[in-house]
Amino acid sequence: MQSKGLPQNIILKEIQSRLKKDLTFKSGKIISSMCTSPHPLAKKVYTQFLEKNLGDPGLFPATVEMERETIRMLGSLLSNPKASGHIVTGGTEANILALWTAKKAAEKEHGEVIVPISAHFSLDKAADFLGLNLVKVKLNSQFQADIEAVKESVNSRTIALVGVAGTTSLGVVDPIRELSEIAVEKNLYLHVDAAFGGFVLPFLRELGFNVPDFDFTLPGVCSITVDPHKMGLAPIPAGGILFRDNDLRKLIARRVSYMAGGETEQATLVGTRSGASVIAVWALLRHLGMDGYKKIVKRCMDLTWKLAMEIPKIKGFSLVTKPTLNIIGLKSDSFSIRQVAYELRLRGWAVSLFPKHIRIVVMPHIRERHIEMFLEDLREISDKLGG
Ligand code: 0PR
Repeated sequence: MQSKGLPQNIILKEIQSRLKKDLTFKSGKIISSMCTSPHPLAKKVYTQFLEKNLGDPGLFPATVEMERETIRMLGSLLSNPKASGHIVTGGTEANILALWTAKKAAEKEHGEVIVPISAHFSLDKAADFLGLNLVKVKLNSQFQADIEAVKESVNSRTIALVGVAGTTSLGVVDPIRELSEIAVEKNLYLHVDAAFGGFVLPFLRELGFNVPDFDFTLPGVCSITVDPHKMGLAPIPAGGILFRDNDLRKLIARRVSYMAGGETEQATLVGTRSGASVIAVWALLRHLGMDGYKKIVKRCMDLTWKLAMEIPKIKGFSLVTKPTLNIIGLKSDSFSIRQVAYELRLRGWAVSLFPKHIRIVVMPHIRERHIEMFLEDLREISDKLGG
């Protein structure tokens, strides 16, 4: 650090110029991220309340109250207004908290957790921290957790099952109803990772789509990850962990006696944590309401289906599977998918490359003109590589 500080305007100018290298959501070129530009109201609220710290709840009782209301709203969205939980740093923390709770509930060391191979890598981190063994099962022809494989993997060491409602690579929803039946029958903890799908599926259902049950309506579901900083339009960091009831959440709660605001308990990984994130999510849920989110989801899905219709018309390209959510898997039987990703990147597109496909996530910052530009570039790449 230099000994003499610099004036604010110099620093601000430097930041402006330094950050020019970063991509922006506004450009429409980030077509593969699960995040988006936060809603303007959330930005405003977030910056106004930066000092709120839920790590010392006694100092900020009103913010605590708003977190409770936020969890209640998310719980209602996921068919359980009595759900208990927290707004956390993201899906990773939420998944860690879920497996931690499962481990406490099972009172067993080195237990096994059955997950589909499509599960997010945060579950690998969770298992590593917690000394659990992840048993990864294959997918069925629809890219969902293969239920027979799950059944075959259950044994006396199994403590939990995980289903994904909106997989990271393809946006597929696992057969959560069947997982719930197994969980109930075998007395196992079931966690649903709806980090992405939790802010899409309830609105799709309201829009009249045939959405399979994935939430607390299913009796085996013990906890759900649902991330406001993905399709919830909240500023980063804002993940969500919801437990079926407060007794489950209490399994990982620690009492802390010395806080300035008075004795408290903590059931999150992070101690000092952002109250601004919570207030921003609270504000968004109240401002957008069901109708606002429905509109956003509908727009994303309309554009997703446009892509899904147009891609197969381009020589050499097809879809991995029909989209369930606003996520598309683009594959090619004619070209190397790595080469296609390279060509897209040359044209400025930020795309995620999986082993056999490119993931496209049609987030709210994507507009029709971006989809058209993307298709145009894909046609050009098809001509170029097709030779
Ligand atoms: N569960 C699922 C199903 C996820 O897809 C993700 C992240 C997580 C949990 C973990 O969430 P956090 O990243 O909030 O801890 N899915 C995205 C992915 O891996 C995260 C992401 C978002 C990556 C934006 C890149 C990006 O630009 O693709």
